Amino acid sequence: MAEKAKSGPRCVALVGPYLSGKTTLMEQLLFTSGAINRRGSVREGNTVGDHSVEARARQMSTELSTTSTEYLGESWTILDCPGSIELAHEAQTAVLAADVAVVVA
Ligand SMILES: Nc1nc2c(ncn2[C@@H]2O[C@H](COP(=O)(O)OP(=O)(O)OP(=O)(O)O)[C@@H](O)[C@H]2O)c(=O)[nH]1
Ligand SMILES: [Mg+2]
Repeated sequence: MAEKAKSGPRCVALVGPYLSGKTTLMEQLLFTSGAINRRGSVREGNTVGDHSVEARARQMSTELSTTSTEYLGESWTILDCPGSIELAHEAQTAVLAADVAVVVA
């Protein structure tokens, strides 16, 4: 049987309302795909997505966060967008670059 051809790198934007779970979902995706070996939490302030001092202090995403991982031999870039309405421009920029957007609600 012919092997499935590998695709080029893919980019997914995680978008959705404030505190809907986007950063937590990205942490799980990174953990499940093996990019990190310990799953952090927003409350403990040790997620990959909310890495900035301000994000950790506020327990919310305060800027776009970019990570990458591999899954089934394919390369994925994940864009974790802040949900706060004041930061909507960050998500709008991300979806222009992404192949697909996942709406977390
Ligand atoms: N019970 C439960 N809590 C969750 C789940 N996902 C996230 N949370 C909690 O909800 C809160 C917000 O989660 P985040 O992952 O920061 O949500 P977010 O969409 O990234 O938030 P912003 O980037 O600030 O918009 C945190 O306290 C999480 O622990 C879930 O699936 N179940
Ligand atoms: Mg977030």
